[in-house]
Amino acid sequence: MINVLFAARPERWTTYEAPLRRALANAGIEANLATDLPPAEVDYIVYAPNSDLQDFTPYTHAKAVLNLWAGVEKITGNETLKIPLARMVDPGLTTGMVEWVTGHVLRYHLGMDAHIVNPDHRWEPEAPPLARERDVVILGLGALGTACAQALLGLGFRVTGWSRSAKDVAGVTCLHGDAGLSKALSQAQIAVTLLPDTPATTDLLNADTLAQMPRGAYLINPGRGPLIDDDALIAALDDGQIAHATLDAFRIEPLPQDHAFWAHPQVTVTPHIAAETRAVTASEAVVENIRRGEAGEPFLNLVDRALGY
Ligand code: NDP
Ligand code: OXD
Repeated sequence: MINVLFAARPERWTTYEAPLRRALANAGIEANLATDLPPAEVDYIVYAPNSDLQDFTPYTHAKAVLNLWAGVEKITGNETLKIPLARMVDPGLTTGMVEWVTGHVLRYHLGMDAHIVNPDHRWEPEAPPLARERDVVILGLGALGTACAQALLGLGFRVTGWSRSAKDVAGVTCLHGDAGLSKALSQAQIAVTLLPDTPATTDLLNADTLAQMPRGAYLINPGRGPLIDDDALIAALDDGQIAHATLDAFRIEPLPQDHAFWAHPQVTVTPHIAAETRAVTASEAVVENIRRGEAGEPFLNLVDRALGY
């Protein structure tokens, strides 16, 4: 019998208890799963970074922290955490992100706003280009970026992806490193940021890099707020360098009511809903890592704390 601590906001327990118990039973793992256990007896911690648990020191016996979020920026700097940390790669979350990104790319590609909001009843029958005539650039080719790139490729878009290390995704032009970023940005008619929040990605989109995008480009950020220098983006929007931005993640959440993004006519704000961890598939992912831990196999999706993701 192993002890699995669920450390997340109390309402999450209501959502996760049954799927986690089912996934444990399906994997043949006998576990005592609870929200309160003697710390020194805990084997695994299923974790959300906004839980009350911030000091891991008493968990002397634990083998891993299994994060329920894909983003780990709120936990990578925790110096009391010395055991392996796995981030969430959940097929349900990935599907949600693919659907959200595809929808917003298609909004820009098809110029949908011109017809959805048309108070002057303008009749300008200008058909949009085909996807094969449109360059979409995905910054970040990880679990989410790759899935989005493949879905957009499937719709016919010309897709370029950019990552830290070299990648090979069939049909996608894969670039990496600093030189790769300039090249990627120079063709980003529509850019989607699916990068983690790390010291190396802070303000990645700033006055210089936004200026490298084609004039009138569109920006979609379901990644994290600090990827973008907010003031630089507003200047680029005002100047027409960026035609419109759809932003789902912000430096401060909820986005403060007086933030310029709310009122800007060229910004769509969505309240961090691009994708969420889905309890059934996420529980299966968590339990697979517990199974691996118990079988002495390597954990999946481990975070490199030096890189911050
Ligand atoms: P992954 O860790 O799988 O992928 C991250 C990607 O970013 C990798 O391709 C990685 O490169 C690349 N990367 C990291 N640092 C750099 C850098 N300095 N320069 C260039 N590329 C870099 O993450 P996911 O795809 O699972 O998730 C991405 C982010 O999406 C999460 O970190 C989270 O912030 C956000 N997210 C937002 C949600 C929402 O609802 N808005 C929901 C879920 C996630 P390499 O491949 O070389 O390692
Ligand atoms: C996550 C998120 O990181 O929802 O999972 O942003």
